[in-house]
Amino acid sequence: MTDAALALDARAAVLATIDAQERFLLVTHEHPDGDALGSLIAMQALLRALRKDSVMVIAPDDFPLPNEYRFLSLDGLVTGPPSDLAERTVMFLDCGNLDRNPLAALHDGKTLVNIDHHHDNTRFGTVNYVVEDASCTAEIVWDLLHQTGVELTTGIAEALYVGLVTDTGRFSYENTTPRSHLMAAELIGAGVDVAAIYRRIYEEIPQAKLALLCRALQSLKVFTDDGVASAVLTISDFAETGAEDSYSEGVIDHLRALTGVKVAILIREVTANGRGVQRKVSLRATDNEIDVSAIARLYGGGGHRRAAGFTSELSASALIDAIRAQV
Ligand SMILES: [Mn+2]
Repeated sequence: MTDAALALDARAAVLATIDAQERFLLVTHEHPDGDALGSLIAMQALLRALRKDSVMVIAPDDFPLPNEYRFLSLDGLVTGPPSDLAERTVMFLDCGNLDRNPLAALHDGKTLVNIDHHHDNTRFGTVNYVVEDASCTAEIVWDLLHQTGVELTTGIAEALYVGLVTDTGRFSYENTTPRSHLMAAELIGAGVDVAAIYRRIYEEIPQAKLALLCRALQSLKVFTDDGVASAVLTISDFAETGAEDSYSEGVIDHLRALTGVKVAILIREVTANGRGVQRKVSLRATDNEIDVSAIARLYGGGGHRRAAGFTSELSASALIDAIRAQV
């Protein structure tokens, strides 16, 4: 079968599962981003419009959600597996592999529906609907909405738009296609207030976030020979500026934007419960020459060709050296 035929087959399997099952549990990856949350909310609305029983679950460690997404309404959200888990079909949205979801109780013995657009998705589901050329998982949910005939309300359109605008880097990344713009047109037609959502996601910046960016830029190193730029944020950078973890979102874009940079690295120190200091490493590539998800996978992480990440106990300087060697 061709890829297109396989994809249609997988879509039919998802639609058949939605049709056949009554109770669903919707989950996404840890540290949910705009696409993760937008896809969850839109799928929740889709299932409820079909009179299905659906709950969304996000692990307690993922709260508070990043400031820019707190305006989203998470109706029907729980923070742990519900007591009737065994009777629910678990639907993963925007989650490339099971390790990226912190709720291990959800991983075994149930029907797992895996809906995603990460090219390195491990196809861990009972049903796997992975559309690698979709700009975002929200785009796949948008298509399922059409297939099921569920009405595109303004609320659903807003959730889908948040996924679309964030995963395409405001329609600037290579994954932006005519289809992404057609989707945007339909969502705006359904009542999305583009300026209001822009302001909510990208502006209304807490002062501590700007202070954290300032710290990151002070640590900037540019390795001109390899086309690598790096920045490091320590635990004290977060503490002294009063920044939340999520305030480092967007910092790496400043490194990626530098002239001559092929790979940008942002290293953030975090303290994981009882495990000492760990470092979260984010990688961005500026063109398709270097696949940063391949580097991330060497360290147990993953992602997209141009945006990936992993967690490590190595020192910041050892990490930077190792990544430069890979580049
Ligand atoms: Mn995504």
